[in-house]
Amino acid sequence: LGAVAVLLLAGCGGGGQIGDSGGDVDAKKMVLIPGVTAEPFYISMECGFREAAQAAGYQVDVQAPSKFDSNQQIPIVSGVLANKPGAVLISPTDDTALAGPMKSLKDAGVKVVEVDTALVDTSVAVSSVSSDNEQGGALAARTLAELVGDKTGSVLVLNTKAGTSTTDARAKGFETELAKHPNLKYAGQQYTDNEPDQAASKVTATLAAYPDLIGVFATNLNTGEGAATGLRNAGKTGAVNLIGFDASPKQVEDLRGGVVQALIAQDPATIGKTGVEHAIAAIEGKEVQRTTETDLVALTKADMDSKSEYFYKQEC
Ligand code: T6T
Repeated sequence: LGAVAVLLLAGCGGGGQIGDSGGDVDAKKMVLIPGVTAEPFYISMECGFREAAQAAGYQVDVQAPSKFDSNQQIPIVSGVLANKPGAVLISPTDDTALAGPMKSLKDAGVKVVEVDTALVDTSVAVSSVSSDNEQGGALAARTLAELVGDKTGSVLVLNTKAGTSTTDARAKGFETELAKHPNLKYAGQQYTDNEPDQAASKVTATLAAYPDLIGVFATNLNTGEGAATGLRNAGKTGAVNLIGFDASPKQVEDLRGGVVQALIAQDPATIGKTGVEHAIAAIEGKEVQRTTETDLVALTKADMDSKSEYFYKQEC
């Protein structure tokens, strides 16, 4: 089929098989491949995805790895490729390892939309939708500096895995902003493999090495929940300022309870919904905005209840 026929089919609601470079794709089918299963950030994203895609008459499917691990996500991409949906929304768990598998989708005529994380190679996806993660990291550092005032001390960054575009950007933004606050001494970043247990033990070990530890920036949900455990185990909750990223039910409870001093919350449902809108535009041959940044907001105990729409969901 030529380009005109493709547009006509998609324009009347489709339902048919649309010819493209690598064979037929099922233009009314859309698949979401999150970074990991059963995790409130991705659950909230999935809610936005399902609602928007189903409202537009698309058949949807969600296939998530059980761990945030490219070795688990790559076979999922291969399986989805065999069914050739019209579009795939994906959160690549590694900014380079997923490039080949995602390019295979593109080459088969599947429209690829990055949601949350992204590849280094910007030629694969038609669109990327995420928070401005570098700004989010900077916001975390500014929030910490405000909480600490003119007190001095060391600050630790707990990161997930190198090669995760979002958390790498958060750590970079945090580090750059922290350098503007000479009373806060950077104690470096430590990777946790996105495992809460590792985050907990790295916090307790850092407390021993840096008795003046005044702040911890945990770059995502798992590192944040783990860091809270580490501070509890060391009897240091409240004494060390814990700034988390994300707003899972557990993180929100710890913010209310004073274990966490601030959370930088994202808007995952809007990431999912916007990803669907861009996927539909791409399927219909319309112009697609290449990058879109969704909201980020700092939550503290004092203002959290006025921003409760940012709390993540455990189910839709
Ligand atoms: O912080 C989110 C997401 O933005 C990041 O890319 C990976 O971790 C989370 O899913 C939270 O666990």
